[in-house]
Amino acid sequence: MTTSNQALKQWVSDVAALTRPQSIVWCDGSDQEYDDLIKQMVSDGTLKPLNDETHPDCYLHLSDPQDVARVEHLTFICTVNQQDAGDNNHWMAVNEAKQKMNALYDGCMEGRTMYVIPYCMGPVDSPYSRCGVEITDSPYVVINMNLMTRMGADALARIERDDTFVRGLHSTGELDPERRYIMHFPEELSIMSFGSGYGGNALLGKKCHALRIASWQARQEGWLAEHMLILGLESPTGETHYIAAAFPSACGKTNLAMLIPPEKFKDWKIWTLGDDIAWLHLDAEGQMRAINPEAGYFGVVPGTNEKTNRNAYDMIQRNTIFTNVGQTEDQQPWWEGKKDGTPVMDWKGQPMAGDGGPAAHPNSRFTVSATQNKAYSSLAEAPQGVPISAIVFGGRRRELAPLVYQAKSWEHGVLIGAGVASETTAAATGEVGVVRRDPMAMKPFCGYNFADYWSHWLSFSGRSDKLPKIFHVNWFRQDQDGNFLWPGFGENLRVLQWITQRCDNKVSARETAIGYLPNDDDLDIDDLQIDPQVWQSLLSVDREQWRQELDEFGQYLDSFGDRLPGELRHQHQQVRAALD
Ligand code: SAT
Ligand code: MN
Repeated sequence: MTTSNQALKQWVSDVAALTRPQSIVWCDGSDQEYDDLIKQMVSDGTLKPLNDETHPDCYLHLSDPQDVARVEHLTFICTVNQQDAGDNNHWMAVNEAKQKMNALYDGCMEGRTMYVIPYCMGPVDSPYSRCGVEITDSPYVVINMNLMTRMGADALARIERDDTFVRGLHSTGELDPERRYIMHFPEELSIMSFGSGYGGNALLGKKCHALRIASWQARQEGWLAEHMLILGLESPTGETHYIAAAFPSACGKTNLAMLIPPEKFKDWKIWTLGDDIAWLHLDAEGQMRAINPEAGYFGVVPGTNEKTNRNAYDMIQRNTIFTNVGQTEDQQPWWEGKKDGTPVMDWKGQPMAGDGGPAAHPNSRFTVSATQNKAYSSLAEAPQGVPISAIVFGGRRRELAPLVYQAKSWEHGVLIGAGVASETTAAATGEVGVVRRDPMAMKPFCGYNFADYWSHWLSFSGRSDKLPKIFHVNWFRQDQDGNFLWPGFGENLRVLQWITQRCDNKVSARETAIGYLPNDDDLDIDDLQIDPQVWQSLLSVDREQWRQELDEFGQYLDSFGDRLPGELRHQHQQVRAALD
């Protein structure tokens, strides 16, 4: 395979001259190619076959123990003007970054195969989709991209039609954490990644392209690239509302997108459109529509079981790549929260019980094609995407944020999104469990200055009078002993139901300083046996705590200086004043 696109041809030959691979393979995305790579990786030990009876066509990959999560401190946005990247990003000057990377790439593929992966983010026939090409020396990346994106011949044909694509160059290098960088050049739509073989650092279609570069493109072209799941909530009468929801990594997006309704709501149905990324466009009528640029799931494994996420549990019984989980005696994958089986081997490939650590790394992942999900929506492949009724923001917060509340307007909703804060998780290296500001759950993923990003969000109200309603949820409230106040998982459907009722003006609400909250009996929770006092606290607004929150948030907003949109400051002042 080769290409009629001269720019692509030239780039591939330039990269080959720099990295000096032994051979070059243009990936066609076929099953044959996937199977051959699996065979090759099994024979060289990169993949280990799992129990063929219980987990047909499932494989285990153990990454380097120092390469198990995104590395935010080594992730840079490289723009001509530093302030275009903003204080929310690490910045490096374009030339400096390129010099550094070119030195690392020099001869880095000697003795290796260089794979050229044309891919399309979004359905190949959608006007909202965008293409890219990843060059990598990692066959693990190729098989993951095969499951996560539409890659190969169709994507290449579209690239040749569109005559534009995002360039992503990746090499695992020596997996030395001291020689590791994830660089983005949004002005030239390119990515350079070196020294990691893991997830968002290496599968460049995902966070690097579909969020960091795409958010930049989206601003220029008038759309939004967001860290959001997309789901359809079908009521017993057959009406479906589509919801896009932004939560930080490892806060339950996959679980919510695949939710199975509790017994009492068994006539309701959740359809999955996406579990991580949404691209949102206004159509000619001003309706916001969403596509999921991805074609698979790279989901957190620990905690997945028949109760927490039956759909995910079932879909990862076959055709799945597991990364960094443990194993049982009979080669079944094992992870904390799996319920059955006993691990004998941990995620480092060591016998269990050595250091008392977990069998599966807390950020261990499954990679699986979206089509294996029983709840996969038939509209997930629709070129026009789905109409969005509600946008939901959320974070992991022990205190403060009530179970659910609704913004009073689009502008107020942008403030609520900008105010998202969440406890850190194992999805990125660094301390876990500390609250940090994570606006729109995009802190690690927004490819430009947050102040400009909020202006862009605010600009939508001037372009449509039918924008989605905006909400905030918090599934993670705890009491003083660390017990969760809300059961979460399937029961979250009750909150989604209230949200859709609000969208249809079918239920009233209580106006508070921070937004509209449900009245005590507006959510159907009779069968949940929640203590009335607990319920009260889940739906209460502690003014003193909120004043403190708003003051801190105000200081954070101030740090963006003159670039901060006046409207956002105005919204902040209004909420702050209402709390007095
Ligand atoms: O490693 S990934 O960025 O792909 C997963 C995540 O952090 O959401
Ligand atoms: Mn994510």
